[in-house]
Amino acid sequence: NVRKPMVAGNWKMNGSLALLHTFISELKASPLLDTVLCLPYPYLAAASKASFKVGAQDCSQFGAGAHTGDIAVGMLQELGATYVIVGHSERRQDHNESNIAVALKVQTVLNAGLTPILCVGEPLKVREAGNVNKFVFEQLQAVIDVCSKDFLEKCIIAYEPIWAIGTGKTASPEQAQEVHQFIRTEIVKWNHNAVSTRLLYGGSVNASNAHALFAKPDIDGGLIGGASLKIDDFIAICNAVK
Ligand code: G2H
Repeated sequence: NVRKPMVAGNWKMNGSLALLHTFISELKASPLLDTVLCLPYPYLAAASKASFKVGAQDCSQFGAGAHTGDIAVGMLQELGATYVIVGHSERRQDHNESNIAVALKVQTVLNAGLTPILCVGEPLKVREAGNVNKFVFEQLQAVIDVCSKDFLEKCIIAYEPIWAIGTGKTASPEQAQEVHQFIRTEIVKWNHNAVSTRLLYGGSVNASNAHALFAKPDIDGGLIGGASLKIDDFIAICNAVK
């Protein structure tokens, strides 16, 4: 496999400094995979000496300026973040982030030299109507329109079906692989080098289902929400990619 596996935790708006200190002392990065924790902004500085890599969960599409309450990517970089989740469905829903806004954020993250973890994925209605591929294609197309095809080899793409997020309903390894294979085929058509782009699955991944998901040929790891808050579960998920 040309792609190094990755397990990225997404704490969302959870955790505490005490929990972060537990992770810093107990979660040891392995050379066999990229281990990342995407933390709430206030915890980023405290993770600067961790052996794992650190990411944020969003950033402003603007570099700096009069945008009260927003966080610029340069600030994340100063605190040691190397990854930024962009376009998570919770941001798209809670903050009305459009495909265009997501694309502008991806561009901003890339311009700063950080790696975007671009989230795509369909709501249940779209799956039931049989339109998953079309929906995901349009989400990717919107980013390509803004960022050019080069971005496809510089980003990580997380496929997160919205109906599987925090619901305990994981996509089956076959369902996830089907969409990952579709994404792989499309991004390689756009950019040959995207054969080495990591595609992560996200949505109720846990210590029991991780191995079967990660065993699929186009699933290069996971974006882990709830289970990334429990040190033993997160370590077990990291071990499932090896
Ligand atoms: C999907 C995932 C993490 P969870 O959002 O990005 O969350 O694993 O809790 O479904």
